[in-house]
Amino acid sequence: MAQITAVNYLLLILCLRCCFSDDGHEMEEFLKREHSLSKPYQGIGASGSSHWELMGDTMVSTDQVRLTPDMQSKQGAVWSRIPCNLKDWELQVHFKIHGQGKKNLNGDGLAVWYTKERMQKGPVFGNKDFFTGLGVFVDTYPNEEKHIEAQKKRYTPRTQRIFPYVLAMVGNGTISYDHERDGRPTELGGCNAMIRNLKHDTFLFVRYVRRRLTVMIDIDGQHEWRDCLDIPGVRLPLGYYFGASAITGDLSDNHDIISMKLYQITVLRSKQEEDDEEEVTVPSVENIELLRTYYESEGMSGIAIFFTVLFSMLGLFLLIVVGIVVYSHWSENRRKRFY
Ligand SMILES: [Ca+2]
Repeated sequence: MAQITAVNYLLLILCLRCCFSDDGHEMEEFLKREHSLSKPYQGIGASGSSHWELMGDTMVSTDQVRLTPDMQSKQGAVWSRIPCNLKDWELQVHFKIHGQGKKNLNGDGLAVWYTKERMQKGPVFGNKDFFTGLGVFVDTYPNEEKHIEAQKKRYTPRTQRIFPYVLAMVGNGTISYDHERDGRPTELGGCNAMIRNLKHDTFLFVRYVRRRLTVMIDIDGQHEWRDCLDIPGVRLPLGYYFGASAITGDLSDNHDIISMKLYQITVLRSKQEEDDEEEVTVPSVENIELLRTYYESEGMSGIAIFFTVLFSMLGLFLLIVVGIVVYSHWSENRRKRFY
């Protein structure tokens, strides 16, 4: 009970606070109820009577919106019906991932969305692939490691990631999420987050202010935010939808959303800044390709070097032989012309 009160107190402070962002600009936050999902989940899913709509295997109880139960091959989602036209916002997601599976024998995770599309099933944590907008994923299963192990691939990722792993991706409708690589080719940033089977509350914060995307996590039960990623120059159009989704495969977990609270953040902009901001129609990130190659070749093995040198020498030898033949042929012809 004390814990709940503390959380409420924290949220009250967050709701009313006036603060300074990282770049020193003054901001104010206001809870936007029409974009928020919280207890009691009255009328949720019923057509027209709630701002939120359910999909797939999602089940609502008094305590949570369960996107998937701890069972194989389930997927579910909850989507806002109302497009969000706020320029600057912060989404605070109170979630819980728990199940019977031991470490690395659970999956696959959940995602929080701000996208053009809504209510479409698919392989990206229960949402469609080639989405348009922002996805923040809490990935609980390391597919890439298993894939590399199975394929005995010679490449190694540049950095090792520890799972569960939180990462952000921006899609423009033409980019696929690479499930086998846990989204590494499209990862904008991320962090490790040991969020499974915890007794205390776990939160994810997605803040989008002045085109700066910041993701923070509060998972240690200390009501402290920990930085996860921080990317400037993220251009997201207005009018997209918030949602959350989850999927299980051979491995499973309960993926629960307890609340999603959206805060409008009021940022003071100068007239000049207002004028400089042209309207964004397609999501993008400044100075970053949304799809990148990321594997470093491990370097050639001894055998590969041997054969490369061998074939190079053979090629060179062949060129010299051909050259000599052509030259002798040519000089013979020339001689014939003289005599
Ligand atoms: Ca994964």
